[in-house]
This record gives sequence, structure tokens and C-alpha cells, in this order.
Amino acid sequence: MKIRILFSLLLLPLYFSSVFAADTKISGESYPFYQLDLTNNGSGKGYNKFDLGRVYVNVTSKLSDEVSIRVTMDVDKMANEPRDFYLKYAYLDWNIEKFIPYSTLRFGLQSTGWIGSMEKVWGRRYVAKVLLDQNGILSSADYGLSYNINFPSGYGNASLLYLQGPGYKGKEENRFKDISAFFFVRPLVKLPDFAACMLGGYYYKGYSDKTDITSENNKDRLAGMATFAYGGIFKFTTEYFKAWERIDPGASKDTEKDGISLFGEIKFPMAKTSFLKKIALVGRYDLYDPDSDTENDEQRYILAGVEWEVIEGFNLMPNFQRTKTEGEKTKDTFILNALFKF
Ligand SMILES: [Ca+2]
Ligand SMILES: [Ca+2]
Repeated sequence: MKIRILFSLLLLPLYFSSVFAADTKISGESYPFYQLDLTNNGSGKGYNKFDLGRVYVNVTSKLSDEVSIRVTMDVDKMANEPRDFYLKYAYLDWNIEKFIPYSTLRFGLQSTGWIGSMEKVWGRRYVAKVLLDQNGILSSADYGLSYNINFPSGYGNASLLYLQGPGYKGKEENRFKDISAFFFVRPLVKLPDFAACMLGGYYYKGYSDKTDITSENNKDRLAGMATFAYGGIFKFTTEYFKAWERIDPGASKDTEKDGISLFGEIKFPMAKTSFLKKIALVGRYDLYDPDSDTENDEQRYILAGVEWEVIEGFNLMPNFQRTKTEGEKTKDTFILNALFKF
């Protein structure tokens, strides 16, 4: 008996320290690529480079069944200087299911929601940003507070956010805060072949990030999406957004922007060879209008490629990308994108 008590006492500090340490995990992703320009528009025909689209390092720690913390470091695009890590996320999740069913509160520097969710649907952030991120319509992360619901049985999720506005790379210059809400539903989640079908909607009521603004200096966004998927064979998504903004103090009217992104993939789960099972044919078409009052300024973006999941955590995707702004020359690029994920 004495031995057993002594043994327990000896184990006690070990037990506590291991509970604390064992639930801290490190993960990350890096997006290396090789790019070759095929046209003179841009850096010139034949220009080529090796680069990294992004590097993320995540540290997550579960303090208890209710409380967890995440810190994510990020590295930005290549410039003529060392590539420094900077902060992307630093937040605490507090699961409050005991008080309100299916609910979690999140405090700190966090995802603004829509872009991160659309990245999961697109599934290839290592190849290209999603529509609202690519065109700088929204920051993907910001400081604030959010209330998040996970519907039971995988039917979807919804969030309500109270955010600073300038995003994770910016600084607050005014007294205004932004409010945003979004939802995603998977109505057919119980039918295995159609489980990935989904619908989503997003609203962002925001204000300009400049100083000396009034409540007229809005930065509002509305977005919606729909995915149709069948049997792990094909998955097609359409995303649309509209934005109204009056960024400069003294501006007399809103600038209206809108855009649409169509993308899809075809896979071969029925294939005889294991190689074909890991291949996806991927295509995407975006159309973005930065100002509805200006004619002939629309931007088109086309992507076509073949993705090979070599092993889980290592993908290769050779692809062709075309960008074309109305009235300007076409820019064509061949890119070999890779995903390293751990
Ligand atoms: Ca603000
Ligand atoms: Ca236009």
C-alpha cells in the first residue's frame, strides 16, 4: 500500500506535465513552385524562377476539453530581402457546449472565415488563392471575437464575427469595428455519394481602414457559393461576390466590384491502377470587375492542371495559368506547384 501511494505521488507531477506537453502539436505546410513565363507580358518570355508561395507553421495546444490555443506563423512572397516569419493566427477557442449547444467562442487574431472555408472547398491553396483573397477583397485573418456553431452530424457550420477591419497585416486607425456572418450547409451529408454538396453565404458589414472616416465610409461584401459533387468522381463549385466600398473620407459615392469563380475537379476512384487513383484533373475560371462604373477593366483568370498526390502530404501539380485584363496583353505561365505538408 505504501509503495503504491509513493508510486502515485511520484507519478503525479509527471502526469500533469505530460498532460500539458502531450497535447501541444506542431504542423505546417509549404508551397514550393517553379514558374516559367510563356509570354512577354509580365517578367518576359523565358523568365523562370523557383519560389515558395507560402510557408505556414502551426502550433496548437489543447489545455482542456473546452479550451485550446493556436498560433500560426506565415512567410510571404519573395522580395529582395530575407523572408521573415510573421503572425497569421494567435487565438484561443473556448468550447461552450455545456452552456449553449454546438457553440465555440474564439478570441484573438483569427481567420475571417469565408476565405479559409473557400480554400478548403477549392482544396489547392498551394496552387492559387481563392477569389476574394486573390483580388484583395478581404483579409484572410483579423483581430477580433467570434461565435461559432458546428451543426450536429456534419450538416455544416455558421459564425458571427466582430472584427477590427485592417486585417492581420494592418493597424487600427479608427473607432469603427466590422461585423460579419457566414454559414455553410451540407444538406445531403447523409448520402455518401452526395455528401460533399454544399451551399454557403457570407455578409460583411465593414468600414474603411483609414483615419478620419465617418459611418458613410463603408466596406461591405456579400458572397455566396454552391458545390455539386458526386461519388468522389467530380466536384464543381461556383462562387460569386459583390462589394460596395467608399474607402476615402470625402468620397461621394460607392465603388462597386464583383466577381465570379468557377472551378472543378475530376478524379478516378474506379481506376485499376493506384497511380490513376491519385490523379485529379483540375480547372478554374475567374472573372473579376474592379469597378462597375469603368468599362473594359475586367480581369480573367484561367487555370488548368493535373494534380498528383504522390503520398499524403506531398502533392505535385503541373499547370497552365492565363491572366488577362481587358485591353492588355495576355500573360501565360507554366507552373509546377508542390505541396509539402506535415
Ligand atoms: Ca476598424
Ligand atoms: Ca468594370
